[in-house]
Amino acid sequence: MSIALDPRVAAFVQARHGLLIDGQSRPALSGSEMPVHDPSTGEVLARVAVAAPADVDLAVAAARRAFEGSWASQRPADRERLLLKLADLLEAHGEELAQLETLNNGKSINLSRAIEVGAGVEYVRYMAGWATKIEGKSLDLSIGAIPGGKFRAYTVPEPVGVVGAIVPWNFPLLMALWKVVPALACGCTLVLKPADETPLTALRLGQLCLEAGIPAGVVNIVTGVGAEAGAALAAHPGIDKLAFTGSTQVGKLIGHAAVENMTRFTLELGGKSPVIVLDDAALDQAAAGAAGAVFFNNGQVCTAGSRLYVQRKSFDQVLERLHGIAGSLSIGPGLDPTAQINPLISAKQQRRVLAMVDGGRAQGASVICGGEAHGERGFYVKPTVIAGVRPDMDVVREEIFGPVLVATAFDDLDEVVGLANDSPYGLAASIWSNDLKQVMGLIPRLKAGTVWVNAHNLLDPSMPFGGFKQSGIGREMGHAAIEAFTENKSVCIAY
Ligand code: TXE
Repeated sequence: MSIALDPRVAAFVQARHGLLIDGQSRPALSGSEMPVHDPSTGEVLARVAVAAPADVDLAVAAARRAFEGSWASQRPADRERLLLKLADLLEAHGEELAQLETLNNGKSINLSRAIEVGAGVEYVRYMAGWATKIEGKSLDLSIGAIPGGKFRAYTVPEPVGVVGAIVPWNFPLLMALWKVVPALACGCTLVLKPADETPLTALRLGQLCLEAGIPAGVVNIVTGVGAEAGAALAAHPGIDKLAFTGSTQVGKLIGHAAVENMTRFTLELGGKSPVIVLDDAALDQAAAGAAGAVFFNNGQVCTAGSRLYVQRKSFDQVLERLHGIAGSLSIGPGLDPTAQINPLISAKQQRRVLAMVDGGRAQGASVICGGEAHGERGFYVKPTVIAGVRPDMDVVREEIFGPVLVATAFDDLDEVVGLANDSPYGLAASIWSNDLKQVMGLIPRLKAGTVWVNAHNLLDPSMPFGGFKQSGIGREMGHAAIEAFTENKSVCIAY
C-alpha cells in the first residue's frame, strides 16, 4: 500500500540534473551523465551529471569567489536569517523532499519524514542560532621582558574558508545538512559531493539554498563518482577544510590527501557499536531496543548496534524475543508506510551483506533467522540474527552495514568491557540496565564517542557526535561543529 507520489517529485526525477556551480545548473564539461536507481526495484530513477576534476576546479573557484565576495559581506545576523529561511523552505517542501529521499535511498517514508526532513530542519534551526554567537576570548598577558610594556590579546574564530564536503548515501539529506549548515553559519562557502547513489535531495537542497537567498557560489554541488570527483575535491589545493562521512577505508584516503595540502579535516567513519544488556534490565524493553538499534534504517547506520552482548542469565530470553521481533517485521518498499524493513541502497551492498553472513556461517556461526535476500526485485535483506560467534570472526569485527546482528553472552562486567572494546571502531555503545552503580562503572570504560543508557541511535543537534579509534577524527554537531569550521586567530596588541 504505497502512498501517492507528489507530482513535484515525479517532475523532479524526470528533469535533467546538472552540477550546481555559481548558482547555475550546468552539464559536466564532458557532457557525461550517470543513472541513479530506485533500490526497491533496481530500475533507473533519474540521470545526473558526472563531474570530472575540471568541473571540481570550477566549483572550487566559484566557492572561493563567493567566500571573498558576496558571502564575506554578510553579517552574522544575515547568515542566521538566511539559514532560518532555508529551514522554513525545507519544512514547506518537507513531503516532497521525504518522497524524493525514499525513492532514491529506499528507506521508509516514515524515516524520511521524521529524520531526513524533521531532524534536518531542527538541525538547521539550531545551527542558524550559532551564526550570531561565535565568540573569541580576551586574554590578559604576562609578557614581562619589555619594561613598561602593556599588552592585550584576544582570539578571533574566523571562518576556515572553502569547505569540501563529501557525504554518504545512508542519510543523504541529513548528512548534507550536517556539513552545509555549520559551514554557512561560520561564514564558509562550500563544494558538496553527494554519494554516487543518492544525489537527488542534495541537488534539491542546492535549489532551496538559492531560493532562501543564499548567494550564488556559496553552496556548489558536484555529483559524480567518489573515486573521481570526490578524490579531486579531497586533493584540491583550493580547499581549506574537508568534512567527510563515509567508510574508514575512504576516510584514510581523505586524511592522506588533506595532510598533503595541510587542509583541515574531520572524518566521520564506520562503526561496530556494542549493545550491552545487563541482567537487571527490563528484558522486553532491552530486546526491543536492541532490535531498533540494529534494524533502524535497515542497519545502514554508522552507529548501528550491530554487536549484542547479553549477560548470561538473560541471553536465551533476549535472543528469543529478538527472533520474534525480527520475524515479525514486514518487508517492503519505503513508499509503503507499513513496511518496517526496506531495501538496502544497492545490489552491491546487498551482495556484500549476504556474503558477510555467508562468511559467518562458513566460520561456524549459527544464523538464527534471516540471512537471505527477500523477493525477486529490489535489494532486500531479511532481518538477521547470528549467534554462536567468536570475537575473531569477520561478522563480529567488520562493519556489515545491513540488518544483521551478532549476539554473544557474557558473565561479568570486566568480560563485557573487554569484548565491547575489542574492535578497531569506537563510534557508539549502549547499556541497558537500571543499576546505576554498574552503569556508571561501565560508561568511562567504554571506548566510544557516544554512550547511550537505555536508548540507542538518539542524536540531538546540541550533542557533539564523532568517533574514537578508527571511527573518525573530530566532532560534528553542537558547538564542536562551530570549532570544526572556524580557525582561531590570536591578536596581540602592545600599547
Ligand atoms: O562508502 P564510501 P561505500 C561504510 C559501510 C559500507 C561501506 C562501503 O560499511 O558498507 O562503507 O560503502 C565518496 N575519494 N559506510 O563504498 O566509498 C563516495 O562518493 C573521495 C559507512 O558507499 O566511503 C561517497 O560520497 N571520496 C558510512 C562517500 O565517499 C570518495 C556511510 C562515501 O562512500 C572516494 C557509508 C575517494 N577515493 C558507508 N571514494 C558511515 N560512516 O555512516 C568514495 N568516495
